Amino acid sequence: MERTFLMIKPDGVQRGLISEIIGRFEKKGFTLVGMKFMAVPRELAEKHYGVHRERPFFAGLVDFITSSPVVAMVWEGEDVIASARKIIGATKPQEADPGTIRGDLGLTVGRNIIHGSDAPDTAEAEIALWFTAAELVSWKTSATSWLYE
Ligand code: IDP
Ligand code: MG
Repeated sequence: MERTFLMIKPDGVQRGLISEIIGRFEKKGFTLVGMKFMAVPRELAEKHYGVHRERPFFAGLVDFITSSPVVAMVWEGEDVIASARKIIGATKPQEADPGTIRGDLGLTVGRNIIHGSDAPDTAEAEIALWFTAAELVSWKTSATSWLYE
């Protein structure tokens, strides 16, 4: 079973989209194993987006992520990393397919609602950056045999 890190960004929270977004992953069949509603310290935002440090949008991105609370989550399931990226849609909402979170709910790249880890190594690093082991709950949904062969 894979785990991935997802974060509803400040725009998703401010626009009242928390339940809409969580519902999509819940209905798909993925399992929530960690969640916290939090203000993001600047240092954490800078580390999380460290790969983009040299990009022109970096400062604005860190300002945005620290401007208002987020919902940080860890979700579990088969192929959840790639599958969640598909559910989220392309980085630019203008290019995201209808049916995806960004395609249905967003307009611009600077306000694209949600973050999702893009590969197994980044998922592992981001989960460790945002959560302690004690904040993650290993459990099995009773629907398991109705979700997996
Ligand atoms: P991703 O979130 O789909 O993985 P990345 O290319 O990793 O996209 O970029 C990380 C985040 O940086 C994006 O989700 C978006 O919030 C922000 N970002 C990326 N490109 C731009 C841009 O050109 N202008 C403003 N913000 C951007
Ligand atoms: Mg990315």
